[in-house]
Amino acid sequence: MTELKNDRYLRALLKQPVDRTPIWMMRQAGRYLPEYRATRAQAGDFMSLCKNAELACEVTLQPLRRYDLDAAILFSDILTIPDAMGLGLYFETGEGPKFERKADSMAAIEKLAIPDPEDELGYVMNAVNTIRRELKGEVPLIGFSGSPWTLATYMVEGGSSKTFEKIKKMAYSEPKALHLLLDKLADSVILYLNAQVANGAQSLMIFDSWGGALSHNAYREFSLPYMQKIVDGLTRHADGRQVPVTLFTKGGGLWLEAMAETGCDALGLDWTVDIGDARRRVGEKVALQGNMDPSVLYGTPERIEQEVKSILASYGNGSGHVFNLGHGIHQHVDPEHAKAFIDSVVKHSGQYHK
Ligand code: 1CP
Repeated sequence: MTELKNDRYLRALLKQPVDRTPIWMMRQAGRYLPEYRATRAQAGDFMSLCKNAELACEVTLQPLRRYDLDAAILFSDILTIPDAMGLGLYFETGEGPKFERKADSMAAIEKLAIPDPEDELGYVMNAVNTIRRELKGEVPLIGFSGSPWTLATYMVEGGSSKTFEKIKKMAYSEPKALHLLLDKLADSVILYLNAQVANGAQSLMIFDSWGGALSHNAYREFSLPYMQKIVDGLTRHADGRQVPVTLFTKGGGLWLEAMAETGCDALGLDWTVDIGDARRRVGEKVALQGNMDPSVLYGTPERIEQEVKSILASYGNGSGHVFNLGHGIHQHVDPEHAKAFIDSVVKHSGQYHK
């Protein structure tokens, strides 16, 4: 295996000393970049781009050519698992993801099989292998999946939702069916993430993008235990290094202590919490990733720099912070503003690591 040239991201997740705060951006490969739009047009639709290892690798590397980023993230999607379970994922222009079939009854859920990551999801493993080879040890590769709860929202609703009406109805009227679905998803995610590690992923992130839609009690019944099951089932070492695991519940700011108890290495923070408060609350247990509001990137480079300085100061001295946005970068952000953001972190973070 090639020696990793820049391991600041992995070191920060494990709270080991670093020379400056590492940075990457959620959705760093995406529609705000003209070169992404060109490659996407070449591939045709979004899933064809995910299924073509060379093109998926190309879009993964595009942001790294422009910016001083400390990690690459596999170009794929969280919805590959429900697709591989047979639900038939498709994207309607401008409308987001949709499924041909739903998992909205006990009968439908009982029929779902756990996908073999090297077979139905073999295209993702090809992409992981190709990207890892082409990265040539420059920066680590992040593998990822959705959390069982977040994946289930798409599977029960049949696509994106704002109200989560169908899945909440299932949670309170047919909880056994929902628990069976979540359990099958946790098993699927464990196999899938371990296969990503076997194929070259050096760190793992679990996106619980819709955990924040749950009540305090429902989060502890329907989301957290299944992330706990995943954390317990993951391969934590590869290539002689630890494989750090980051949990991100968007809207989960009130539940950080409980999340830190799972044994994960880091928590992703959205922009609703103060990162310094979060650090005091979780103590030495976990590292923190985040947490600038992606909308700040609509501001001037000066405004962006000011926000970066404030987040760095709030976290304070020492390792354990991975700079990121609190959610994915917006489609209409000027790529030059993303550059101003990343450059500000590079410029101002060294002083916190003396
Ligand atoms: O038109 C296009 O080109 C498709 C837009 C797009 C992109 C660029 C989708 C469809 N997925 C992706 C890539 C993607 N998705 C990555 C790639 C790596 C990177 O970060 O650069 C990752 C990590 C994801 C993960 C993902 N997909 C999440 C979790 C993170 C988050 O943003 O909360 C979720 C919820 C999805 C579902 C999904 N896939 C695509 C869209 C537009 C959505 C969101 C739909 C919704 O709001 O419900």
